[in-house]
Amino acid sequence: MTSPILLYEHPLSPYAQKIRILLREKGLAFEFRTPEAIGTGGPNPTLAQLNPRFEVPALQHGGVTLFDSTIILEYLEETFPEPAMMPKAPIDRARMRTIEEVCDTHWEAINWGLGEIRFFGRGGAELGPVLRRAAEVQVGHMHAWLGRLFGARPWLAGDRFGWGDLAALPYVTMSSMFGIEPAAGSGLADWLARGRARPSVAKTVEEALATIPAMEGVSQWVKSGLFKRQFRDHRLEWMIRSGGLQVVVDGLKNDDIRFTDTARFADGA
Ligand SMILES: N[C@@H](CCC(=O)N[C@@H](CS)C(=O)NCC(=O)O)C(=O)O
Repeated sequence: MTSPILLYEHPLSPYAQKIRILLREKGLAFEFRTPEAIGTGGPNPTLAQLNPRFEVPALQHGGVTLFDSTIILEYLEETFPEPAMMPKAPIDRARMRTIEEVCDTHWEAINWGLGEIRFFGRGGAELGPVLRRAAEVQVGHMHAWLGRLFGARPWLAGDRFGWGDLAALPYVTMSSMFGIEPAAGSGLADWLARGRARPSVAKTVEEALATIPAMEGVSQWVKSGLFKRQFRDHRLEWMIRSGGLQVVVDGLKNDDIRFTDTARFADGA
């Protein structure tokens, strides 16, 4: 009997969505849980046991706990090799890794910024629209980049749906959730429609969309000091380069943003 697979996550997290899609493509049964108070930056006994970065996703399987979506995907691919999500040819693997790297860093930061504006009210009435406009332009850049990667093949890094596709779909669909779509009739729009038609992706997107109504009230929690948002690496860079330095300054002053705390690695999480 195989050990149960337990995924700690949040349905809106694109990192967690990559894993959900892979698990579903492989037909693996799994349970998922959202740790209490995820994203608040406050004391969190569950996350303290799972990940010193206090982030989801984290995976428990066979007595081990892992964090970081790419590491988890690699572990699952190696543990459950069939059907393979990783393409065979070295050049396709390199392409797949490039797609994942760029989407996890630059594209994710733009979507995160859109969430800070829409759900957390960052920037207010004046700076908020400026940041939103910057994000729209930048998503256009990402659409252009991803669209150029299609050759004669229907999927991003191989003849079959695979890792390259599951690494990009969460980001493209998240931008769509914020109303920024690939150009109608483009190869990218066609790929997105075909990707979203797959049961693994359709279910994952449906679960993400179901959490949106609950997100609409969270800006109040930031104002009341309940939430300390994580402004890490590429996200922090996004906010500054898009014109939101004042958001960072205000966040530090109001103590409602946070960075990675290396003390948590020492604590032995
Ligand atoms: N590099 C990590 C990034 C994970 C990450 O940033 N997760 C976010 C959710 S999308 C998180 O849990 N943030 C904690 C917070 O917002 O407090 C991965 O690939 O898994």
